[in-house]
Amino acid sequence: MTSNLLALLLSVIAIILPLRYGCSDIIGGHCVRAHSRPFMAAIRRMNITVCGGVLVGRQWVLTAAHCNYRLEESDTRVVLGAHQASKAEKEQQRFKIMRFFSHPQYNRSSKENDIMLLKLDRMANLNKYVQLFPLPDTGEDIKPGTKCSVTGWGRTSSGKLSKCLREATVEIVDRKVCERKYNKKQKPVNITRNMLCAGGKMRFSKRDACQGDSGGPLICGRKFSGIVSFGEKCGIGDRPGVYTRLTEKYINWIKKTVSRNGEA
Ligand code: 4AZ
Repeated sequence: MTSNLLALLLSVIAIILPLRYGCSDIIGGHCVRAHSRPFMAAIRRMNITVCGGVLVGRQWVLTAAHCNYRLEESDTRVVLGAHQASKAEKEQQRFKIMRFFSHPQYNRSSKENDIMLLKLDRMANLNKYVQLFPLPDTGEDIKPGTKCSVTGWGRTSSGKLSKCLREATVEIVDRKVCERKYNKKQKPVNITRNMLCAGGKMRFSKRDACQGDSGGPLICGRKFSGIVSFGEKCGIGDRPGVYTRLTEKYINWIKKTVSRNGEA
């Protein structure tokens, strides 16, 4: 009897442990309900999602400036309305990039101002699967400890790109604490007030954005607060992911760029 109970207990543990800690990624997240994040854009090249982005105007996707690498190559597409971005889903709308606007002060080595707007080759049709995500009204800072979510098709803990759109909960990390982690490196990076750091804190569950998630959103309390920018590898306990913070300066730059270069 007791051995039966023990066997039962062990099998329950064997089932629950992998569910809790194993096959659940972005790094440490899970697949979202299909089409429940209709603002998400996938930037694809050679059948790979190289970056994420957010639809902020009918013809405009906000992403990270470091995603501008080889953007002009002819097979680059922006896919809206995707859940499994590598499949041809009926909800998807595909676009070429007409123009791109990296932030004029983007600096590749300091990683400052890692933000970029893409103008699509036509207007998106807004429907249940494709919707705009509003910019925040103010660029207020997000307090350490705040729980946020990060969303993308990037690498999971298996090392492969995700088939489905995934999301993980990450916690804002104090800028000073974060800076100490990045200052120890050979090529130190200053964590400025235009950046946010966030990571997973729990002992066994590492939660983070990873390669392919760049350009995707950090959402804190339903508010668009940041853009996946960089990090030392992915899901390393003491190295949080770093995000471009949507400051007032950037919000104004977005509004100005969109209004000067066509309709929102
Ligand atoms: C990347 O290579 C990348 N852990 C993005 C985010 C992070 C690391 C790498 C954060 O695009």
